[in-house]
Amino acid sequence: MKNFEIAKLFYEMADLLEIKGENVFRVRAYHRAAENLESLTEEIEAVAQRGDLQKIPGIGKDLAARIGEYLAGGKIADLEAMRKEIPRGLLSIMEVQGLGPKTAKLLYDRLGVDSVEKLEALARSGDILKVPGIREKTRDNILKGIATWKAGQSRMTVGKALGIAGALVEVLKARVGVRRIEVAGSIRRRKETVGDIDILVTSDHPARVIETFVSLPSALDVLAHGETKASIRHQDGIQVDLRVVEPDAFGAALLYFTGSKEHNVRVREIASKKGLKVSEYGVFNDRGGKRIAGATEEEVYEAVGLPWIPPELRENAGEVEAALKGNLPALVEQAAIRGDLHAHTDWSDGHHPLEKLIEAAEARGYDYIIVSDHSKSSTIAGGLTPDELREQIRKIRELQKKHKIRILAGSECDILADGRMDFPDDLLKELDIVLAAVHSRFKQARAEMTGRIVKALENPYVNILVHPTGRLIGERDPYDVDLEQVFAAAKKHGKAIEINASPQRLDLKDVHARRAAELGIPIAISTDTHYLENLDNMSLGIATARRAWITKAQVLNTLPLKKLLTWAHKSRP
Ligand code: DGT
Ligand code: CA
Ligand code: CA
Repeated sequence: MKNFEIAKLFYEMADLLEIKGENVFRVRAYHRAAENLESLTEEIEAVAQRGDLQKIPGIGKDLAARIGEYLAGGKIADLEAMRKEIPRGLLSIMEVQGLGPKTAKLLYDRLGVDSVEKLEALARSGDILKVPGIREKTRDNILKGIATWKAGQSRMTVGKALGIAGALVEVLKARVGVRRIEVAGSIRRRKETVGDIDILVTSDHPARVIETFVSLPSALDVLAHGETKASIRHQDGIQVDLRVVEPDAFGAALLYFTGSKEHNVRVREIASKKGLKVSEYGVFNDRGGKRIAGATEEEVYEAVGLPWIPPELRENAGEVEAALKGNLPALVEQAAIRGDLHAHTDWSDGHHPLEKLIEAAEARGYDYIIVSDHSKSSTIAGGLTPDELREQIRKIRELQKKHKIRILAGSECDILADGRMDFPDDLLKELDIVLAAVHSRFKQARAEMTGRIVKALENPYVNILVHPTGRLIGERDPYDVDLEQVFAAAKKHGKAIEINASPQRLDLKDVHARRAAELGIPIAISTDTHYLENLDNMSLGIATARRAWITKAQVLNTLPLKKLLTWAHKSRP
């Protein structure tokens, strides 16, 4: 099938372009086109013959030409050229940070280094120091880079994994008859990082589902291949397990493979007290072994005397006890969110004009949208000077006349190293909502950092402490800060704390957000949008809030506009 052949080549092109440091939009265009070709059910040759290539989502003039080129001659010239420039082995070691393209090429040519394992061995033994131009410092950077690479290899952010899982579900739905299909495991629980992707399916043709799955272009290797289950290494660097199960056992299997393991153990304990056995195949009577439930999760839970428990809570963190007492929290839902309280535009480091942000927020049906660009000290992020911010506020008030959605003038204002705010109070006063953030001096000692943030929270104009720990999952550790003291200050001064919904951040993380909300601190769930599509990350922020047992009443941006503004301005002098 030519669809699959071309999809595989496009995936490869996306990889190579990324390594070459090409424009992210170009990289994504190839990636998206590959996904779309993967799920396209009609033969690509037929589409090409009709001249309809550009009607396929994600295929523009340029990509249509590449497809034409491949169909005509079995090759894509640009790809061949890039393959020469960057051989396969080189590709794998270039994922290591701290190893530039030139050094990578040098090591590849001189020592035949074509895998991270080899690179690590030669760096540890010191053999790479024999290559001219490689010094102790280079070696240290390479070893550090390898450590980060290894950490990143073992777990992926849930945001990225959800994208991959979603695409696979679409492909399987489009290509083979599946009756039910669900993503289980840690993804369904929306844990911040996931080790692998677990997909469950019921189908009248299990063998065909498995065959299709292992032959997908995005399947780099097949790790296991049985009659009803298979595992692949996905080309985006994660393992995917697929299981085909009996319809009568689907609910039991979904519960089992959603986990967590610890939650499952608790459910089984409850069951055994009632003389029942729970497995991935169903709920069985201890005597006689008759199956009494299994088709849906609801009936499995019901059989053991529990209400259905939302997957985000299934961490054995008190949810089974709460369920037994009928005390499960009514978790916040997407529909309750009235607006986004953290978003950038091209006035600072966002990638869209102000007007586009407003339109996109309107299209989502929000009642309000903030404009919160960076402040002047964040120079790399294009922070606004006081004059520029005043100009932006004027612009916002003017645009407001043409829009029903309330455009909140805001700022993501730096908390300076000594805890002062980056803008003077008389400017902050002009804003509807003020966000406060640490963007510099991450290495401050714990007491200093804590004091710095507490001081910012004492400012009467500050409303929300955003990404409170500064972590970037798999890239940067949180700064050293005493969150208990920060929470105490937020509580005392009536400030809100953010769950930043960006998949790399998810900051506050679930356990900390649970603590903050228990203390009665309002939680803002915001996307920190830099690209318009980032507005979609709201669902990840909500998932994190749900993992933190948070209800609608605890979320700041479920408030109607008037109440939000009354809250925001209550401590102003
Ligand atoms: P991950 O992939 O590391 O992010 O985490 P999970 O939770 O997705 O774990 P995974 O993929 O190893 O297994 C999926 C689910 O299957 C897990 O959450 C619970 C269930 N499971 C796996 N192994 C066991 C086990 O030995 N005992 C029990 N009770 N459940 C298990
Ligand atoms: Ca998993
Ligand atoms: Ca698994």
